[in-house]
Amino acid sequence: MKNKTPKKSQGGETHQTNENGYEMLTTNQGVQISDNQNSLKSGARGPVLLEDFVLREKIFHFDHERIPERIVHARGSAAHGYFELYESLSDITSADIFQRAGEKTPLFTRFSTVAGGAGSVDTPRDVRGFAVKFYTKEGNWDLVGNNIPVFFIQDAMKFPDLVHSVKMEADRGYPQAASAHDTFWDFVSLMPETSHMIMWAMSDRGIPRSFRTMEGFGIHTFRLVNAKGKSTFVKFHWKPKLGLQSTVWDEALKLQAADNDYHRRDLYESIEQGSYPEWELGMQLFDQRKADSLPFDVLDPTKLIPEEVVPVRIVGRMVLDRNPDNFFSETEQVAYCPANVVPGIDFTNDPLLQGRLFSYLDTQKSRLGTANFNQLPINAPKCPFGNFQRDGMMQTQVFKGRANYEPNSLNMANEETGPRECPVTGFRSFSGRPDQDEQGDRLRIRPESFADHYSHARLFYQSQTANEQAHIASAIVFELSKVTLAHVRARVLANFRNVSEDLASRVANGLGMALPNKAPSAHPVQDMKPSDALSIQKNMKETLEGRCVGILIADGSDANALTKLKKEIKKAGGSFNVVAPKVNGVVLSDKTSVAVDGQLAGTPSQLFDAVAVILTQAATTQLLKEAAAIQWVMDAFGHLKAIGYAEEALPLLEKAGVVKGEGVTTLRDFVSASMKRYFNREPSVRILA
Ligand code: HDE
Repeated sequence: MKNKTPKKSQGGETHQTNENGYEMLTTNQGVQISDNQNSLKSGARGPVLLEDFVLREKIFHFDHERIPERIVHARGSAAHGYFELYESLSDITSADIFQRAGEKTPLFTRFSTVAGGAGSVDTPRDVRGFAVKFYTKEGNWDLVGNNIPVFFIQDAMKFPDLVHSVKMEADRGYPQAASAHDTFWDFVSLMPETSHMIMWAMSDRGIPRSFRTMEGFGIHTFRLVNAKGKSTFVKFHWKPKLGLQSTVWDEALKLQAADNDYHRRDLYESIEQGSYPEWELGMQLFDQRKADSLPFDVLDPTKLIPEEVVPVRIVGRMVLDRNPDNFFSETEQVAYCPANVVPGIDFTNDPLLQGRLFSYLDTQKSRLGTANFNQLPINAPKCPFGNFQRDGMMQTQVFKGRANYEPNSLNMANEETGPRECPVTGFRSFSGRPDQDEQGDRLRIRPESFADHYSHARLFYQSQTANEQAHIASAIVFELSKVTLAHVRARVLANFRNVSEDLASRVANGLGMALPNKAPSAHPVQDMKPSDALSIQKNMKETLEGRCVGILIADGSDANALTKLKKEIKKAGGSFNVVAPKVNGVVLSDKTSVAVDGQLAGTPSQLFDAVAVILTQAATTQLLKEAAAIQWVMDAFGHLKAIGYAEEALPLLEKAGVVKGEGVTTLRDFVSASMKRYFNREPSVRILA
């Protein structure tokens, strides 16, 4: 970009302009570069000279551009934003971020898939990471959660095994970003504590429509501690403003081909367009008495507390309103850590959480190469900070004076003494009376209170709509159909019989297998009261906000109908993309030319939430011979989306097998129809398990 005025670079030094008014191109030593096109040779066709420090420096730096990717959650997308508190929580916590209603705290949020590498796709069936770094006035607080409120395992000891089993298989190097393979299901089948999370991962929660339509959860029970030292247990929730939305499995699979970056693009573009993704922060707050009254252990991360039992109190909102300037510097280098807490927020004895408190710092030293990664701008607190940690690779701070130890009496020699501890305001770990279990012998065992592995899985299954239950059963059929070890399939089914006989027999039927004997359960399975909050379909919003309509047109399409439709979509808060056989513009019925956002073959309908088809009779006749056009409407129908049509386009719909009815409407009724999916249609388009 042309830049006539000297501009500050990131390093802080002033860039001068060259003779043409552009920022000067220099080496890392600040030496101006005269030619960035050719290496230095001995003669025009001669060998390149070793003395070419400009070439050597450029290639050297390029050679080292990559850093190790995260061992899990490698593929992620992030944005800046703020948290705004609705009401003071000073009676519950002394955390500065929760003191003053209306106050905003800057933050950086990264969403991720878990299993795939950094270059994998956005829409596999997987858990999504949901990590928030709050830059509070009293230091950084990281709430490092997922879009599922429970976890696969109860003890950090099993995490490396879990991750090894789900990642690509060790000898063959595949499958990438997929849980549908032998080793994962082998591990699952041998670890019944995974049952609850498996239900979530196999439900539509595992294939979200976008980051901005997923919930987030802190999972573990944490503590809030007030100024008087009183502790309250808390489970954190993020509730998306747009409600919950997911894709259907066939759509998620096809999205992997249509757009690798479907979720990343959605996040980036919605922020660029000013429709800022937003979530409300909720807290389930409860005390020890409540915890003791529950039929499960609140320290067990494979359990959740139904919202009907402990309500979610909404305390503030998160708005993501700024894209990163640089993907690597920010999204890649950000280092979240559940151990980053501030005064007023503390841990519990959840054994999974305790293991995490070690892991993140450790892995980040390996990933970012130095113990000084906290000095990177994205990781540094925005409040003052200082201590006597010194040196190390890539130290960027230039410390003054001799005080690099404490205590010191350098003040008596009129020298700086450096920082001192804060006995009153500093972080103090919660020191409540440990209960009996914490004082016992040293044991490598699971507490008896963690033994119920099936009741919560059953609760989840029973809280779903009939359509969602069918999705879970079908997803498990799909996954197990990729498992080649028959004994693993049988063991999974034997476990599922404890979750739900209905589910187990649907899966067995879908696989064409006989039901194996029920696996013994270490604990009697309880029937809990179903919770509507666990279903996506019961928590969807009928809205066009955050949704995008694909409009298929071709030469001659009705200009009035198109203008009217665009206006109505905008008025309803939605957006649209115009799709046509030719990308360079379409001449409409009134001879005006309209810009096209996507070419038909490269812009399939799975990219949209609803579709409209505005074609002349002639264009329709032509497109009857175009598979991409037929597939476009066929998929929209199969993916349960609203379809709006101009009468002339009907033959295309008919050829695609689209049946008029709910959600398939003329353009007049289309916009109100486009605000939801038509799950009732599903039995007519696919045989679910
Ligand atoms: Fe993580 N996890 N995790 N995890 N996790 C990492 O840290 C780990 C767990 C989560 O966007 C790693 O910087 C252990 C639960 C997110 O940068 C690593 C255990 C939850 C992210 C690590 C867990 C999470 C990570 C890899 C079991 C939900 C991405 C790279 C004891 C509450 C953060 C890194 C980002 C990343 C360890 C279990 C969420 C290896 C040992 C439960 C969102 O340190």
